[in-house]
Amino acid sequence: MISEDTFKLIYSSKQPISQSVVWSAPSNIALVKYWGKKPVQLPANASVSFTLSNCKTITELTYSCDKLHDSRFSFDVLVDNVANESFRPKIEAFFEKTLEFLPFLTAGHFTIRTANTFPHSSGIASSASGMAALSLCLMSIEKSCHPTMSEAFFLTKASFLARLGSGSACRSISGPIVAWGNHGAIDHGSDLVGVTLNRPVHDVFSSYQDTILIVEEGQKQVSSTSGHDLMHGHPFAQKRFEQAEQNLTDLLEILANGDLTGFISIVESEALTLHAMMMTSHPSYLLMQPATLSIIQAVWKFRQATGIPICFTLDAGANVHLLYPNYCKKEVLAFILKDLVAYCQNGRYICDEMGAGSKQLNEYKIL
Ligand code: 2P0
Repeated sequence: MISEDTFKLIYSSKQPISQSVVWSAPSNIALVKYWGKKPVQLPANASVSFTLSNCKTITELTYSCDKLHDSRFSFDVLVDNVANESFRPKIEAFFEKTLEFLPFLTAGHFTIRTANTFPHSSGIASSASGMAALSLCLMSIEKSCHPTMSEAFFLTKASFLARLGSGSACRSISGPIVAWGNHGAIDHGSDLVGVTLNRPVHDVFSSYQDTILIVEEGQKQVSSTSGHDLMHGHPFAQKRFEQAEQNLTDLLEILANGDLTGFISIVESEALTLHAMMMTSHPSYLLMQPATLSIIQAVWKFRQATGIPICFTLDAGANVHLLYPNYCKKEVLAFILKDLVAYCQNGRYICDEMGAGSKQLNEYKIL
């Protein structure tokens, strides 16, 4: 059984040498959503996600044994090769939370160079892929002191650290399907880390497609962290957490037996329930836009008319993720071009699919 001590006990004492490491980490899309948390950054219910392939963050971390600043943590951040101060508070908070697991954080200077493969302003959250990539880089530096560290420990601790940066980031280390949270039906399921779903998955879900329709670019008005907070004292919170547990049980069956009707039913209900929680919070708020609803209605109409098993899901924002099996890609892309692109801001959409997870790179290069 994993506990916080698992990540403190063995590999903590040595001082790394100066070095640079590069990792790429993907974004993920939740099927059963994490919404609501317990201290410290633990999920109120278990969740499961598809790991994506094309939407990812590439991060290079350069560690130097010499501290450049007098402050507790000495680091610089470059986003798209330009110094960026706006990321500093989030990284400072992340270093503070992870220091007890990575004592070298106060012992040198870090230069963090990072970029996303998806456009900045696309409205796609980059905290999951960003925190995952940074955590993996930190683990590479820790591993340089302890070369015998197992790959399993390396990836599990990376997920643990990423979670402390942003909850859903713990699901962005591995792929193609990752579960996070204690749940009776998930082997080794843990609130502390994401685990790769280790059970047979029906062929229809291999290379499942995710086309992200960009309805609204830019920053949303209410952050996910504030949204999670509003689940404290929420009148429907308890029922919602119970429902998510049941949906996860049912979805695991569906992932094994390939029942696409059941898949669609759970995934769309999870998306709408997530937004229903926002609409019934105090204060209440709304992240969907009129175009979000128009797309949902067009998807329902298209599915009814053609029988093509496409469905939608939503993140904490107005953009719509269209999920569908690889075999109906051609028909769905034609549908998007004909009926949906008009609802996308500047006609933008991103074609993605399930992916295998993070990867260490030899050099910093945005593909
Ligand atoms: C999820 N989301 O399961 C849910 C569904 C968005 C909608 O987790 O406060 O950025 O950093 O833990 O992980 C987004 O929230 O929030 C999220 P923090 P996070 O993917």
